[in-house]
Amino acid sequence: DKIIADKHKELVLKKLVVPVSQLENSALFERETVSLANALRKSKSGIIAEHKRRSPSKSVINHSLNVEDVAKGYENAGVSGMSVLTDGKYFGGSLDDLLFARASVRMPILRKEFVIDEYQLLEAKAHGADVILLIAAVLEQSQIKQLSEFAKNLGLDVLLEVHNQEELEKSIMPSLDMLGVNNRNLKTFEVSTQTSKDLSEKIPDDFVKVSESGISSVAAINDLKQYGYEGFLIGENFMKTDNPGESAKAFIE
Ligand code: IGP
Repeated sequence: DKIIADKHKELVLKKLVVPVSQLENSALFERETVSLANALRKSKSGIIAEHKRRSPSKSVINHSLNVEDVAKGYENAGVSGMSVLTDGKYFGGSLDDLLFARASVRMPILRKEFVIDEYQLLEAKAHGADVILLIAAVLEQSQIKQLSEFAKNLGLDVLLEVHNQEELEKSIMPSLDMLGVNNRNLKTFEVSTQTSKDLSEKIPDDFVKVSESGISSVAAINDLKQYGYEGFLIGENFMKTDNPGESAKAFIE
């Protein structure tokens, strides 16, 4: 809730400094996006590897690497896509991180952000994202509908994140491409892939299923595949090492 309040404040200022017209006129706004959902359906690895410097639960994860090297390392490893945290205050990310990642790789990139406003979707597009995240825990059903339809009109894929059955039930709608189950309990920060397993059968087959957070072994991925998961969002396990690309590679070969 604190994060969302901060986002509202941040957005008021941003809109004053960078008007919508400037986002819409940026060179990247014309770029044809690459679908992460399609990449996962055809996928070799199913891994969505994240760039994450720090987090509220773990504080520092990695502050010494640059995002271009991380992106190239992930792409060379053969991941299906990348996630870039753009929140500054809690995760140490930025829109520049997204831009640098985009300039370094061709694979689909997710803008990982607390999205509450269409403006952030225009920003995502203008900084080279292919996919956006919507978090059911902080959005009303009507907002999920409005934001996901807006994203689809921009050619962006939509990953909708849930933590429980209630969030899932309010969220299911045709304007989503992927349903992500976050294994991290936002109140306690505890992680368990059991959350993904428990919710798997409640997710209709027309959505690509993604399991998010706390995945730290190939065994965990293979286990989740048995429950129909095709995407695996992994941050800390790769970012805590000196060479995230190499760490990701070990999960793929
Ligand atoms: C990655 P992990 O445990 O592998 O670092 O988790 C990703 O799932 C996590 O960063 C995340 C997240 C979010 C961050 C999932 N949903 C929403 C910020 C906002």
